[in-house]
Formats: sequence, C-alpha cells, structure tokens
Amino acid sequence: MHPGRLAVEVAKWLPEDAIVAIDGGDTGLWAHLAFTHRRPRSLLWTGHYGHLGTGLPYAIGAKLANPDRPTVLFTGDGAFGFNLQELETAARVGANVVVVINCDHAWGMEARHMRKNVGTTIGVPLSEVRYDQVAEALGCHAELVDHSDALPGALQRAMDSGRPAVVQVLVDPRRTRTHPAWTTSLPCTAPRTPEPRVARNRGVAVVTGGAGGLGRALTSALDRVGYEAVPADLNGTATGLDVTDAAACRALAEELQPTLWINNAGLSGAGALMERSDASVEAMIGVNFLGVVHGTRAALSTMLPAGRGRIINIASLAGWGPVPNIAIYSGTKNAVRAFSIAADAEIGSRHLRVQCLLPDGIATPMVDITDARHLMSFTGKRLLDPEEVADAALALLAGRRAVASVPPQPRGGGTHPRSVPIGCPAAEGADRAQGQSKPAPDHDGRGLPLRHPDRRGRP
Ligand SMILES: Cc1ncc(C[n+]2csc(CCOP(=O)(O)OP(=O)(O)O)c2C)c(N)n1
Ligand SMILES: [Mg+2]
Repeated sequence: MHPGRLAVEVAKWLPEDAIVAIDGGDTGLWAHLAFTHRRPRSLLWTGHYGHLGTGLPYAIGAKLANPDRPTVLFTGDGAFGFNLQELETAARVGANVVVVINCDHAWGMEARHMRKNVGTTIGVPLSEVRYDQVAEALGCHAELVDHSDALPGALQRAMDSGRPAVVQVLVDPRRTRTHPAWTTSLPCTAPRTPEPRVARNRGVAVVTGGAGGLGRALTSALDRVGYEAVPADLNGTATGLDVTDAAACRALAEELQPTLWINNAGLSGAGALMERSDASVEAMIGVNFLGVVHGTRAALSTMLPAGRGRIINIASLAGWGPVPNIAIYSGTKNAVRAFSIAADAEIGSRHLRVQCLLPDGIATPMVDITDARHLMSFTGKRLLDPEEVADAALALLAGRRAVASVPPQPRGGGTHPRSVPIGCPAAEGADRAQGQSKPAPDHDGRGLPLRHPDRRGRP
C-alpha cells in the first residue's frame, strides 16, 4: 500500500472526537498532510523537537485522561520500537488505544536522506518484525494488513475489540519518496536568501484570505519588502472580510486606501461535477470569482482616483488544463485569469495594473488530500510551498507582466500543463523530485510510457 493512501484512509476513518498521537519520520509527514484536527486537545506530537518514541506513552496517557475519547496512535515502525513494551502497560491498565503502524521495515526518513545525500543506505533497513504478533503476546488485539482493501475492516475491529490494539500495515517503502514535502523539508537544502528589509513606505497591501496558507505567506513577504500588509479574511484575522460582499470590500478599500490589493481568497474542493450540490457550486463561484471581481472593483474605487496602484489576482494552473473533478474550481480560476487580463486592458496604465498569478498546486490545508478524487492535481512533480508562490507574486509586482505562472510554463501555449494526481498509477511511477519546473517526461526513466489520465491520448 502507498503510505499516502494509508494516511488518507486513516484520516477518513478517524472518529470526529478522536485524540491522535503521531510518531515517526516520513510517517509523520504523511499524517500531517492527511489529518485534520477538528478540536483542541486532539493532537499529541513532539513537533519540531522530533524525538521518536513518544507516541505510545502519549497515547496511553491521553486515553487514561480521556477514557471516553477514541485514541489513535499513528506511528512509524522504527519509532514504535522505542517503547513497544508499553503495550503491556496499556493492556494491564485497560488503556484501549488503537495503534496504526505505517510499516516500511525501515528508518524510512533516514533512508531517504542517505539515498539523496550519499547515494546509499547504511544501517537503516529494519527486519521484517511481526509487530502484530508481539502485540498479541503482550495482551493486545492485533491485525496485519497487507492490502488497502483489508484496512477499513481491520481498523474497525481494532476499535471495537475492547482492548489496546495494533494494526500493522505493510506499506511500499519506495512510495515514501513521493511525499511532496520530501525535498523542501531536507535540512541540507540551500537556505532561502533573506531579502533586505526596506523602509515601510510602500503603503497598505490588502491580502484577502490572508489568515492562512498562501495568504499568510503573501502577507509576510509583503511585510518584508516594505508594505503594511493587512490580511483580510472571514475568520482568523483582525480585519474581517467576506469577499462575496461587494459593499464590505468597498468599505475596506475606502478605509485603508491600499496601494496593493491581492485577491487571494478562494475555496477549493473536489467532486464529480454532477455530484456537487447547487449551494457548493454557488459558494465556490461566489468566493473564487465574484470575490475577485468585488475585490478588484473595490480596490479600483480608490486606486483610480489616485491614479496608481496594483491589483494581483491569484488564479491557478488548474484553470488552464483539463483536471477532472475540479471543473467548477478550474472554471472559476480561468474566469479570474480572463477577467484580470480584460480589466488590465481596460484600465491598466503605467502606474495602475491588474495582474494575475497562476500557481500550480500549493502545499496548504486547502489542498485536501483526504479526498482521493482531488488528490493534488498538479502539473509539476511536487506541490509548491506557499513561500515560493509569495516570492513569485513579489516578482510579478516588480515587473510589468500581466500574467505569470509558477512554475513558468512554456511560451506560446503548447500543450496543456499536465496534471498528475498523487495516488494514480502515473504518479506512483513518477519520482517527485524537487526543482524541476520543466514538464514531466513521458516515460518513467526505463522507457516505459507513463499514463496520464487527463491527457486523453494527446501526443
Ligand atoms: C530519539 C530519536 N532518534 C533518532 C531520530 C532520527 N530520526 C528521525 S526520523 C527517523 C526514522 C523514523 O523511522 P520510522 O519511525 O520507521 O518512520 P518512517 O520514517 O519510516 O516513516 C529517525 C531515526 C529521532 N528523531 N529521534
Ligand atoms: Mg519506518
């Protein structure tokens, strides 16, 4: 099983009120991509301290303190080995935790680092231990899962067993390299060159949807280069703004007199076109397109009289190519692009521009990898990180181009950018290396053709 698939399936299964402990290397990265923690006091994780072995003790403690809440440990096999004898404690004291082991028979994260940095692995494979048998011997319920079909049943039996339970899931160790963060998280990657701090003299920049993800990265990037960046969001920022409310957008522009307005707020979400509710379609069009129109017009209402200003609209490469299951999203993003170009042609001048940025998939909570149909449709080989997209917005701001994409697409159109959903056969065959902005090859390195479900047989 693909470790990402495991994390996604566990995320789907996790009860709403579960307490989740996370332990392990790559295991933790997958968990953080897939899991959503819906309430406070629900996540136990060492964070960037990173020391392994805490998971089982954390989970047992949490269960004893909250006997009524389902408690789940999601752990790597290596990390689990540190304190696995505490299964005996759990069984003895009746702490019925469910332990899900992402078992790649390796110190996986270390193996990946070694392979990348020294081209070989030393001392990182683990032997094929049957943790399920160990668990059984220590008084626990146990399951061994070697195929995704068997996972839901095993998880449920573990939860219903009335005992501490271990679900050992055998994952394909080669797949761990497909994690989109795996190069950006390497400590050996070159540090970002800090931009020199400049005086605060560039005026106010409004960033809609500024509370998280790309919005937050944009806010801090703008702050760094001398704007007084104001994140405006429905929730989570001092400046509340519903972008579907035209009057509210105008009032904010009137109040702040921004020199830059970035229409970044957006809704994502996948779903077959005909399965979406009318309300969800309208909400997405409302935020993603109407919100951009309202924001642009609001900003222009103060920028036009001033004769200067910048508006940047965040569209998406998903609005360019054929990406199944996100037709509404794609439509809104293509509309944003067309609207921006037309608005710029209509009112743009040397000092007043409407520009548009088309990023590829970005690793933010908006990319819902728990939805198997959505699964990160992106054109490159990895998800972008919000900071690099924010940097691209700064570059757009510094130049005069009307539209830019991240990564840059070939000039003159050519074929559509490719989309490769993670988890599809093509993606599993592809090695998601960082730093390659050119399109993925049509072969897998061994001369075998890769299948791209969205290309419909185009050459
Ligand atoms: C106490 C401790 N020892 C060593 C490490 C270094 N380390 C970080 S990730 C990792 C591999 C973890 O393997 P596993 O738990 O199986 O997770 P995987 O990466 O295979 O998913 C190691 C050894 C650490 N973080 N903490
Ligand atoms: Mg491991």
